[in-house]
Amino acid sequence: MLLKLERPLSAGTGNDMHHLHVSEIEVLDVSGAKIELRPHDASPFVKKGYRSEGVFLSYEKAVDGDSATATHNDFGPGVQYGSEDHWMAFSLAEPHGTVREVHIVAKQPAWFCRAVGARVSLLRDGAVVWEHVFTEENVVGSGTGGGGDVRCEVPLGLQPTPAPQVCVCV
Ligand SMILES: [Ca+2]
Repeated sequence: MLLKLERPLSAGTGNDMHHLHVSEIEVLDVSGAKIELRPHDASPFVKKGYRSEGVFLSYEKAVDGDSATATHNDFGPGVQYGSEDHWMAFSLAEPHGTVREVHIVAKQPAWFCRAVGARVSLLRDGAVVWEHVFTEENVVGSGTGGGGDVRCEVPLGLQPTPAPQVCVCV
């Protein structure tokens, strides 16, 4: 099974909104145990990552177990803004239990605007078995306080059963 986080161009590119960056992604099973995520693939700019202080913020930083490190799609000189759907995908280590929750940890306040229209999904054999598209209600409202450890749990009510939840943390 794959977990995919994407910010499609269709989510809008105005106001410098088309960027994808998260600190950590966690998937929990029904017993509350963390399911190991392994880097699978990403769109070219997300895979390369923005170079910050000599370090490329590639998508692997979303699953390195450290919420102090974050991914960021490449941008700046030489990168054509708004030219790709940004996405990153991770495989769930097999065998694993039934997925109950997906946690998206995002410590950058800007993400709470940029995430509107972003989609997180679970795919089995290429078919989407569960997805959630972030709305302003999910995201912007939970991030306007900035900083701290605010958690926003969004019941999703879709497969697999029991319903997983997305938790957005700043
Ligand atoms: Ca990290």
